Amino acid sequence: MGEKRCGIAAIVGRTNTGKSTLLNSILGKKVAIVSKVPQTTRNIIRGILNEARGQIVFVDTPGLHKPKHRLGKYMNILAEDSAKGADVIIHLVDASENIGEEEEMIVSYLAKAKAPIVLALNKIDLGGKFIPEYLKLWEEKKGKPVAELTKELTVIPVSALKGTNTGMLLDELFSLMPEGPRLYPEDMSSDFPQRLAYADIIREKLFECMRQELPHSIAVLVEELVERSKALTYIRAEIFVERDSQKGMVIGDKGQIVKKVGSLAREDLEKLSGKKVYLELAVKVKENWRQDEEILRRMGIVM
Ligand SMILES: Nc1nc2c(ncn2[C@@H]2O[C@H](COP(=O)(O)OP(=O)(O)OP(=O)(O)O)[C@@H](O)[C@H]2O)c(=O)[nH]1
Ligand SMILES: [Mg+2]
Repeated sequence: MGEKRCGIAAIVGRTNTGKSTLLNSILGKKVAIVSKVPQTTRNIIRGILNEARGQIVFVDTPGLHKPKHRLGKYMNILAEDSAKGADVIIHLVDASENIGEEEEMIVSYLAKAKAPIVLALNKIDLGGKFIPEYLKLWEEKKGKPVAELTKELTVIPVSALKGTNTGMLLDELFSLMPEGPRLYPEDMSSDFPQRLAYADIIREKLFECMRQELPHSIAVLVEELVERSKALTYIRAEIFVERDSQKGMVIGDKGQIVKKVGSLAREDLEKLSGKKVYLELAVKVKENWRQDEEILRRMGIVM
């Protein structure tokens, strides 16, 4: 038997294109949170796929966007850096939405990368109306037709949500990976720290239960994580908002929103940890947390 193929595939793209959905779909388990709100992913999340033919370390990244604050700036840096360290870059686009200024910026950046690019045209279950625009953009930036870019660019239409063509995508990725030893132990499927993963689950439920614009003003930190017994984990988390008025919105009338968030989160946390979870949530106002290096560090965004 030949050597195994092992390497890193960074999933890069505009916000909301389905990067985290693709990661979860390929791994067959939920490693990264997903929502319809842009800028859901704030950290670099590695998900590790182990197969007989080798290992691919998928790096899910925050969606590239025009940053408005320090958090956003760091999120972009994380995404760009992970593209630099990858053996293959998956440029994941939403083919049901037109290209825009951000996509221009991303393709300009990626066109200079040394690693081969797989342009994955996602959400084809919605029709793929804008596929030609994405191909045209890449051709413009590379100065060649796609058909002549075979070594540098492969194009695959996919649906991360339905799992369409993800097998074909995997075959392509394995074929592009270098031969060599595994980068992570075979039994490992993610290296995202437990506290951050737990905090993200709570954040996902806030996204689900809150109005569209508020989630960007929210941070969640797991302050305490105690294995009370073999069967019970105690988790205390704080939800930070930026203003007093937002605190009321998160708590809701008679505490109904935070209660709902708590019970949805507990369900997922119990599935993830395989234990009963006792979850305590507190909502606090912390003005300008998005500019606060200490909080960004505790969120795992600044090293
Ligand atoms: N119809 C359809 N929807 C999809 C597909 N993939 C993802 N979505 C939806 O697109 C939305 C965004 O998905 P995410 O996986 O959170 O996107 P993301 O690129 O990780 O977003 P950020 O982390 O904010 O950059 C969610 O509502 C997903 O359910 C797909 O193949 N088809
Ligand atoms: Mg994401």
